[in-house]
Amino acid sequence: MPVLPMTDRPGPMAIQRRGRRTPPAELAILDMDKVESEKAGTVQILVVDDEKPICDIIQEALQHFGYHCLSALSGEEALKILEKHKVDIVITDIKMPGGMNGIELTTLIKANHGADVIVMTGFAEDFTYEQIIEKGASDFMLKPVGIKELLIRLKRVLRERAMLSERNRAEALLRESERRYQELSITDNLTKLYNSRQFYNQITAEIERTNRYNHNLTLLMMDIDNFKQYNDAYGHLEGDNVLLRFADVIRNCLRRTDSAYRYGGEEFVVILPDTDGEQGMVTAERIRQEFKKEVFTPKPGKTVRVTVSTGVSQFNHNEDLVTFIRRADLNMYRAKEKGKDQVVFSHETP
Ligand code: GH3
Ligand code: MG
Ligand code: MG
Repeated sequence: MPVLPMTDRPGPMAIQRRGRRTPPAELAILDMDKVESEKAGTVQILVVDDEKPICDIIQEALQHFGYHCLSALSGEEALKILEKHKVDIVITDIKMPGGMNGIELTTLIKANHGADVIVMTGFAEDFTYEQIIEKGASDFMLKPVGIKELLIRLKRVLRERAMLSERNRAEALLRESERRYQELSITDNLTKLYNSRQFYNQITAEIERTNRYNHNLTLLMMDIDNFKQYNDAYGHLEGDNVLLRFADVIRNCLRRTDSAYRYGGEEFVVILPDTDGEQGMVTAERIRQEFKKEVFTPKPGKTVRVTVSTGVSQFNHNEDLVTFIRRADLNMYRAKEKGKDQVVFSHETP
């Protein structure tokens, strides 16, 4: 059992190893600090010391100032408490015979829990301040610990903790808003498919990949049939609803590696990596048929079906982007000319 120095720095409010507890009357002179007690009420502290009287007196004093306080008589017990409770600050003794010491406890807390640690010891010579801080402790106190000093250190650690969590929160918000902005800049507002800007980014990357590895690459260019008529007959909002439902149909017909884009008003494109034109036709046909099944009710009692015409283009090794897209466009116009509601695929270059 280590012998703790009893009264190196005795004071009226020193927490001593044995002996009388600081009476509430003495603590009352610190009641100014209770101004902060509302904040204190949200803070949970865990006191760890192998000597129960020390745990008790610190616990009692901190509770007097409004803090929630738990105690443990060993590092092992402290870790069990930390598993179950959200603890903000751990105040731990260093020497706790028969088990882990406060430094080992600090290391484990910093590795596995979010709590800050204040270390107290009667043996200043065993560990230097630097060693203790290096292990992740936020502060260090010599026993016997004065309550006033403990409160001051505690508040400083809490203040730093609050500042850090505010900074982390602000950084997380910033990251989230950057992510949102990035997402918005490549997303179509109405359909939530990617927009044409992202289409050009993606198709450029896909072409590069296809040229390098000699994979297949196929593009679908889709245009809703007679959409102007639909808008004129039922209004723009009803037209928007058709675009939304078409986007859903596309999404449901694609594989994970395929991607869909709103290219313009009622024109959509789909990039199908590792896919040849024949396979692309199968996907385009599926989209055409699924979309035709959708029943719209643009006004009460009126049901309408809408169709789509699609041009399919398979990438020719080393051709340029414009030619690749124009072939898809050309095939889409052929589908229109042939009577709409169909898919056209040809290798012919415009
Ligand atoms: P086609 O069968 O030959 O493709 O004829 P179409 O009427 O579909 O094609 P056209 O290019 O003549 O008309 C396209 C219409 O799409 C005109 C435009 O008002 C409408 N449009 C474009 N963007 C939007 C949009 O965001 N919402 C709505 N509701 N309509 C849109
Ligand atoms: Mg059009
Ligand atoms: Mg159209």
